Amino acid sequence: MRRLSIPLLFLAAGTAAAQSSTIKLNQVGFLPQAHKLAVVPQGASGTRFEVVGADGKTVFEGALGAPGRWEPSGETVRVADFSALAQPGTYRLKVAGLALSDPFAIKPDAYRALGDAALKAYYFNRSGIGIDARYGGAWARAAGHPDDKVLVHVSAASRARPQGTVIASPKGWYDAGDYNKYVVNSGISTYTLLAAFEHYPGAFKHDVGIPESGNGVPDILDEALWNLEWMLTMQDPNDGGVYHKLTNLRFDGTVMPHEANRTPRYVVAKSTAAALDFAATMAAAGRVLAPYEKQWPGMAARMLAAAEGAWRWAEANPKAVFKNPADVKTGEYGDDQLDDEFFWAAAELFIATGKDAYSQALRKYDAPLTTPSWGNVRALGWISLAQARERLAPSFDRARIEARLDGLAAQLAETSRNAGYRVPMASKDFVWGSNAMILNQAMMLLQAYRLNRKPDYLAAAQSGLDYVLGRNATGYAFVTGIGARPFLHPHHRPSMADGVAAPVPGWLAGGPNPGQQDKKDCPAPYPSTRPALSYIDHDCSYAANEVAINWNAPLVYVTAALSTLTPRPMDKDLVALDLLAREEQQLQFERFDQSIADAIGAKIVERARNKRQTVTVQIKQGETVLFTQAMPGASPDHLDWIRRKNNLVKRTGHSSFYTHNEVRQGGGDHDALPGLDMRDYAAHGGAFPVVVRGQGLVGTVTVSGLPGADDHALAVAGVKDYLGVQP
Ligand code: G3I
Ligand code: 9MR
Repeated sequence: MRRLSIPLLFLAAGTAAAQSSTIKLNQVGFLPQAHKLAVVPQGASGTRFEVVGADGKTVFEGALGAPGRWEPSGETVRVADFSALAQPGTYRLKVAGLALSDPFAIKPDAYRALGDAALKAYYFNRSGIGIDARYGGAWARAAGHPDDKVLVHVSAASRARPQGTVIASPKGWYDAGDYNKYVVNSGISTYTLLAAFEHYPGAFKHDVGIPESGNGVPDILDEALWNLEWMLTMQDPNDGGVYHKLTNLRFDGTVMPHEANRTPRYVVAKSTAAALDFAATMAAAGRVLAPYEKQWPGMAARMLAAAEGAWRWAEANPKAVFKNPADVKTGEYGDDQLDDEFFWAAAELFIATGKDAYSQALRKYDAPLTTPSWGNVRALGWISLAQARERLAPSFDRARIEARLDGLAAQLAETSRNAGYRVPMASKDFVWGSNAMILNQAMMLLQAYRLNRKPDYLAAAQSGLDYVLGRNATGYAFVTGIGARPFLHPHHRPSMADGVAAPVPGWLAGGPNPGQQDKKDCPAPYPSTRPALSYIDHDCSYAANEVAINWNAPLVYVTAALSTLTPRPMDKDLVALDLLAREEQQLQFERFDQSIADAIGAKIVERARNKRQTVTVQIKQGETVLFTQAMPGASPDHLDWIRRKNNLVKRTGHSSFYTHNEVRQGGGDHDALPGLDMRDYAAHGGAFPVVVRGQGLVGTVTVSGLPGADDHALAVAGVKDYLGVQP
């Protein structure tokens, strides 16, 4: 025994040494203007680093930072900062005394493949449907767990639905590496995807290849709906209560979904947490899906009604804490702290209805923020309140939104600044699912960044993504199929049982977890008990190497956010703001009336006709339309564009093209202005303010029908014609 342990010891030490002597960096890469760091271990000779291109030539050089300790891994490391390198390309980091780093890219769409894969992972985990080879490639599989006949468990029995009642509860996503479906965890997962879309719709304009692609709805919403439809079936229509989970009595074996034992599946006990997470998610979904009434008639209203029903049940049953009944051995998602669930549900319902009862509940359950997780959802309420802040009922104290979000972000940014690895994770954060913890931290940093644009917050959020893509103590990229050294063996039944060597792509590993709750089930030892090194890439490991829907969701969110919010070099279709401001100064009027509007309108129409352009023109003074003309062939939705562009001018005093440029130059998404309902506003060029000197904004000249920059140019040309200003 003793002799045998010697080589084993060497082996373990060897692995640790190999990890600790590699340069750690984001193996996918960076957007050109992003903050870019790498972590350099001890063993480097000298204090400088180089970045080399594919041809081996040095393109950038710099000094390593001072040595810094990182408590979670016990290492002392130096940081290489190459943020100033913005030239697109593929590079490696070079430090004397160490092996070259893994390659990484700098490019404008650096995260597109990652974001698509992270979203598509949900499709791969759909229950009750086969995965088609057209979308699933090598990971095509037969359908499993139709859940069209599910039994009401004794713990969930009621007079209307006694034990053994058969209900249908199809669709939804498998929770994780197992095949059960849990409402609590579905709530935060689905909400986070909906928030990613609500905040950054521009990141979801292209299809990722799921059966619904091309149906006129962004794929992320189709995917979310797959789970929302299941969640709706988990509500008992008789009383509004929501079953905690749909599950086998024990976990399925390591088999494909269609091979799982045909033992009955049950809906188990209604719980307060399930009702409130359901209420919050449905209220948010009703809001986000409302513009898709044509595709999903009645759905948004149905969701809001379901949400209010669940809230009423929770108010009547505020202490129904879930515990697994004795005969049920699957995931528990048990939580006895329910104030945060009340807060989140109240926030979403307040946004949806403005009702005073919800506003009171918000006050009652308010408390300082922490990073969200399945059992701690308070922050999700603040995320929604921040997004909706411009249209909240006046009873709500809006100043608190930034104060609360900034409070958490400031702490996280400070931890990040002082950490050897420059990440917001501290030792205490290495819980089961630690990789999601850091991505949720990044998501919270981004909430504050959206409100106050503190550059530190964006940098720390970038570090969160860098961490899961390789800048961590293990050196793994923690997303299947991504990066130079991805982990390979998730605790994920389809990946373990499908006979395909590569795991199902796009999944985030739970990550290092010193709890090591699976030690007894694992033949391979953990290499270390240090929080950040407590990880094995083995499929035995459900405590460090499982995948889960709530862990992938912040990956989708952060990828979309960084792709949108990272500043961009000025695009060629953008115009400097001072030029546009000068134009607005110059093109002001001494007076404004019907005859002036007629003259400008006629000029614009004449110019369009000469260029064979088809546009609609409208000129307003206050709410009065002085001139309107739709040229033959103009589309009826031009008028709606005009209405939305006009609303923006009324709100900002600037041309809609000015705001378009302002948002995009700040790295924002012009189709998702925080706080504004984009059904009523459009930040596209075409509406120009009519300002009378000494009086201010009195009206608008608006064109629709061409690309925004051209609509703007045409409106401006018409005004210049009238004022006699040289074009
Ligand atoms: O609440 C305590 C906290 O007070 C304490 O400070 C902390 C210290 O580690 O532990 C906290 O409890 C942890 C709990 O999660 C809440 O975070 C437990 O230790 C930890 O064992 C527990 O882990 C959960 C795990 O299920 C086991 O129940 C994970 O969060 C949860 O993500 C995971 O979820 C499973 C499902 O049950 C089944 N499907 C797969 C899924 C992912 O593994
Ligand atoms: O596979 C299960 C995983 O999805 C859960 O997260 C985990 C914790 O509840 O449990 C796993 O199942 C294990 C069970 O708990 C103990 N025996 C071994 C099972 C894994 O093969």
